[in-house]
Amino acid sequence: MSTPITIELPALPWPKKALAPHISEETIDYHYGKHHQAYVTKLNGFIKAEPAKFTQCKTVLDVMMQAPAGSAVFNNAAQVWNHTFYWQSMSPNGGGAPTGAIADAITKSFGSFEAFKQEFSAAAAGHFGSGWAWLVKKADGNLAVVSTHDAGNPLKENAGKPLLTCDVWEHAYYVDYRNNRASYIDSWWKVINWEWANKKLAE
Ligand code: MN3
Repeated sequence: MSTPITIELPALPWPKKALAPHISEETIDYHYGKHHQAYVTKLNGFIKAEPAKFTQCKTVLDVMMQAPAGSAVFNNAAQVWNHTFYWQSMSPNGGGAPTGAIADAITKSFGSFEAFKQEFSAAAAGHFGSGWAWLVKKADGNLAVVSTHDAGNPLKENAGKPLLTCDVWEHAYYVDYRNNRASYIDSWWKVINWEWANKKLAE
């Protein structure tokens, strides 16, 4: 029997203090070092416990797509994938208005960057409970704002191809902003990684 995969915690794309003051080193320390790591550890536990179930899986994405939505395996696999995508959605060189192809696509789909920003912020701020706000590219080529609950992921829900995400679980902002999710979302816009969105859009 082939050995099942071991999921690794991917390295952060920048130093832990790089997003400060918008997102502190302490937040990243906990969010990446404790939360993201815990999802990886738990998922590896599930894979080790029932290796035969995972012989077809080569990546964490494979595990996420294979596991039944809402199952413990799905929740941990999706949280591993979602967090990896979230770190890439932010950059110390980010913020400001979009440039390149993503700027044109946003204008085409939402009318203007400001209209997109309002819709995305409203989805992120208004999301009830834990979850994620996403910018996705739909099958018809248009961009859309999607929110998912808990560990939900647009690929799993057939809601489009992720381009950017904002984590709206409390653990993403409580250290820096306590219960003020809106302030955290304002800060997320200051580090939004347009280069990543352009890369994903081109793929
Ligand atoms: Mn999180």
